[in-house]
Amino acid sequence: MAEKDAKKPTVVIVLGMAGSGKTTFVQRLLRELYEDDAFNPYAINLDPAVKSVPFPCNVDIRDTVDYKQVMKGYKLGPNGAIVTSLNLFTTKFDQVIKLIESKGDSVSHVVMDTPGQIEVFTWSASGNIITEALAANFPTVVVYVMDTVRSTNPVTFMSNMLYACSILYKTRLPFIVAMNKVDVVDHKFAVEWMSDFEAFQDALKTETSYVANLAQSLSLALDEFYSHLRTVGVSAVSGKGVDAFIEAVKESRREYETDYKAEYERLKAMKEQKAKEETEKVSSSSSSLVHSMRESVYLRPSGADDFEEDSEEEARDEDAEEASKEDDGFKNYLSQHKKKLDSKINK
Ligand SMILES: Nc1nc2c(ncn2[C@@H]2O[C@H](COP(=O)(O)OP(=O)(O)O)[C@@H](O)[C@H]2O)c(=O)[nH]1
Ligand SMILES: [Mg+2]
Repeated sequence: MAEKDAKKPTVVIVLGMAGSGKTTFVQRLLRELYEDDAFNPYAINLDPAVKSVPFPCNVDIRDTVDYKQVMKGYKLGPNGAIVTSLNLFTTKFDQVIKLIESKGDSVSHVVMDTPGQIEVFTWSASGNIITEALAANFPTVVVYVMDTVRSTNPVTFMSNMLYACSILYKTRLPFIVAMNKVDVVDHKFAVEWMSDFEAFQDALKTETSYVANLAQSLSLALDEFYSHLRTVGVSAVSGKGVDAFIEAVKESRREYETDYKAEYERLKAMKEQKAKEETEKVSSSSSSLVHSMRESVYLRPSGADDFEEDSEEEARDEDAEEASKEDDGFKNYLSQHKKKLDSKINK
């Protein structure tokens, strides 16, 4: 591996069904990374409709595109406005790449939260452009957050795995399934269903024969997919399994270097040209609603009770106050956070 590449941050794209716990997981992962001196994460929020982002965020789509204005301006409903906001943001994504590059080797991970509804990112041109732009420039890993509690039914589990599989084939990137909410239900059953066909067959006994037969056939078809999958049981709420997850990210990064990088470099030139054309198409019709890119100011240097939500009023006050000093603010935040941790450890 070239030395230059060894210093690049690992990009972690977090996907998953609405309510699977993406945002909570990103919050937890960032917290664990901040707490380890070896790491320095960089956070991106791509959800334009979220009311407040519960983690210190370096780039926030909401600073660039006002989702409510997009709704009004284009006379769209909530879902259309989310898709359009993401499209508008994508027209500026080259600037996000430059911001990350400008951090040099000071950043270890770039963690990206995506819109609540999974298809906004996975089945849109902008989701493709963003994923490809990241993967062409940095070692990139896709994380599929699965709601383990909602997957205890074998048929629901199978639907979830089919979706994960479709994303794997679409992105062609190293892939981790984070089986979330293990504080409520242990993910052992899911691991068993993936490795032991008969156990899955047993679980299907209560289904009608048609559904059971279909699920069994699909399970056999997915065998190859399962065998290449990294799965980690995690709890975004309790933090359980997050260390193992960070280790899985490390392995996935190695996999990117050995198996994926060459392919992405070959495609890079082609993709850049395509992205440029798409971007020009969109930006010619939308410029008035897209503000210029800046790093986020939703940072709280005063050490508050980390990662929890501010009241809207507080957030607005801080917004005004912090607007011009992102870097200082961020450094302060980190040093305060570290001080607190140190004092906790010394106690
Ligand atoms: N028990 C439990 N609840 C969780 C966990 N992760 C997320 N949740 C809850 O699941 C709901 C959806 O989480 P959120 O992060 O907003 O999901 P998103 O739509 O995928 O971003 C919230 O009520 C969270 O508190 C977890 O590990 N355990
Ligand atoms: Mg979310």
